[in-house]
Amino acid sequence: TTVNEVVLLRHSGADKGILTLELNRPKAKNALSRSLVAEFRKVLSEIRNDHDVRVVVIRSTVPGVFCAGADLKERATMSPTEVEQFLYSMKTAFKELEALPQPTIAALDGAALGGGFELSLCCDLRIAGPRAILGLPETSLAIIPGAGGTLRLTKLIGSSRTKALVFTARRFGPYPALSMGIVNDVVEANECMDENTSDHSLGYERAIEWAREILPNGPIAVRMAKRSIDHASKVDPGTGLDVEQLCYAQVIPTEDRLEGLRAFKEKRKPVYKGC
Ligand code: CO8
Repeated sequence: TTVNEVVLLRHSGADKGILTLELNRPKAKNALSRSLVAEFRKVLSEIRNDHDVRVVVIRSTVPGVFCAGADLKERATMSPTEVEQFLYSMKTAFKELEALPQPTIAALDGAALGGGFELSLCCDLRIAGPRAILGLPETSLAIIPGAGGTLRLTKLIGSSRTKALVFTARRFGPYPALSMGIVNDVVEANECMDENTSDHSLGYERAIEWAREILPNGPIAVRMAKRSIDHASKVDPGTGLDVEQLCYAQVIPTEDRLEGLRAFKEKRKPVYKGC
């Protein structure tokens, strides 16, 4: 039997609407191979049109590793044309992830290096567990980040800090990542941990808490906010304000907007349906 390298978990009960996407290729530390990227793109197309999915959390099933980046072993066996095709597919996968209408959260509980780090940069939020190790080691392999890293990291933290990380190929932990603004939140190591508990998934657990905080808000509003914010860094300010207005116009006719006003008046929590 073939094992899925990308696994989807749909949460239920109060967490209905949260979807966890797991990277599950333990033998290669979730390295991005042709087959993993193909599976990843397949599930993204499934998620994109699923209105029951309100928040996506991406995590790894492999202790100590989020994703080791491009599969360097498979790469060594590819012809130049195959490398080119693969890179195109990987870059398209990353654009598709970035373009998901729902908010996405990367739970970084281990090494996220090279393409693995670049993948997390396509998410809206990043949450680091105590064992997170991030970095763009490409220049140490005599290449450069080629799956959006130089662009997306620069957008996030500016060119000087990006250059410092790329030129040195340095690996860094959760706190430098937090102070540079690369991650939104860090979970401290649990000092009272005994043998039965582990810190392999503290970042994931925190990411789920973030998802729970997003979940009750108006689903269309959250999607439109994402769309507007994503446009902000791509267009001139005048166009950006026009885009914001267009996104705003999408929430005006919704049932949910009226429910928000009713709930306020009745001093209760709103219940949004996404329509
Ligand atoms: N590709 C293929 N196999 C890998 C990779 C990888 N990136 N990383 C780890 N593995 C394999 C190892 O070779 C090893 O296999 P085996 O058991 O057969 O020897 C197995 O996974 C376990 O690895 P380790 O024993 O090293 O496991 P550790 O838990 O000690 O360490 C690390 C895990 C920290 C992830 C470590 O393996 C590591 O540092 N890996 C290399 C990470 C790296 O350099 N990644 C960057 C790759 S470059 C990149 O992603 C460029 C993307 C841009 C593409 C666009 C370019 C134009």
